[in-house]
Amino acid sequence: MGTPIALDVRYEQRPASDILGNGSDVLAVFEFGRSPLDAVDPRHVPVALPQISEKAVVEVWRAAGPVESGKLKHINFVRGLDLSMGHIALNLAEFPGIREASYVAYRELQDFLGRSPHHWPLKIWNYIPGINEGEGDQECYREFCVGRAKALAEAYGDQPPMPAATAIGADAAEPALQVYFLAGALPGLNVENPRQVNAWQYPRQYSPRSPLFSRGTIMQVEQSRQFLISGTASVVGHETHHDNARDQVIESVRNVNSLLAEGKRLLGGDQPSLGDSGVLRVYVRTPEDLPSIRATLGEIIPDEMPRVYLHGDICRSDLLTEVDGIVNCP
Ligand code: 3EB
Repeated sequence: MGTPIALDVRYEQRPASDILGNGSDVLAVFEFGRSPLDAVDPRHVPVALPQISEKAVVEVWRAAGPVESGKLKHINFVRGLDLSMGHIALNLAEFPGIREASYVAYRELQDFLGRSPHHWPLKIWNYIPGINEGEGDQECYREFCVGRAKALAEAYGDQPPMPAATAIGADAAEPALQVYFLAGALPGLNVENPRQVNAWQYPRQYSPRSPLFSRGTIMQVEQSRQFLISGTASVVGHETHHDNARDQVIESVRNVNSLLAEGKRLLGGDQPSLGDSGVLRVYVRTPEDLPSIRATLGEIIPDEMPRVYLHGDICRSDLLTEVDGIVNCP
């Protein structure tokens, strides 16, 4: 057996309440297809995106304890020995728009991190109702980017930490913007993908303010190394490639493999590979594409890597699928 990994992530076919009732080392239980406003416990993270693969699962995060939980303004948090998880759900009806809500979410996130023993964001997930609604710069995703950039600029100036991230669209009828994160006592190592333009350097055409994230963050806790993979789509350079789900998912996996190779180049050691150990989340815009996406991934990623398929929109309307996940380094 290798060294223990700091964050143990599994998909389990049990009700969330079972797990919340037991595990003293549980940092989070993600339940798919429920509004984030329904959280019953700081460790309970309902996610609006429905699971579209059969065999409903919850995603469970476990880490070394003691684990304690609490609330700071809108943030529910759970703190383990080395890592913290926090989540925030803002009812959009209480804000003029998504820009203001994302600004508040990120302000609260910075406040929280400043008071936490785990100062460093390692990965941030953003689920945005109606992400592709609105024209041009009024598109929800772009407004979200503007609010995020404003909050980060106020807290950090022009050198904000840019951990890995995912930004996916929930149904437009979902009432809440959700942001959740993993944070640690030490910063992670951010890795960029040589096949892709760095997101914060995207040209103006994609958003008035660039998305602020790195393509992946390597989290190290003692001997444990885990690659937190950002939402990865069929973007090469800065442009969308392919107009069908099969080719897009192949390109996305090519991007993830390129990122893993870049991590190995920077850090040395053995290169982790998709299929070794870890989990994959696959976001699917159109459920009709599920069979083709699933079959394609089945051909290129060994079955040993558990994966879950979620129905969600991708931040550019020409993107049909995106993957993210956690890959444990050997
Ligand atoms: C892309 O490559 C896809 O705005 O936080 C992926 C991951 C994407 C994170 C974000 C956006 C974000 O540009 C979009």
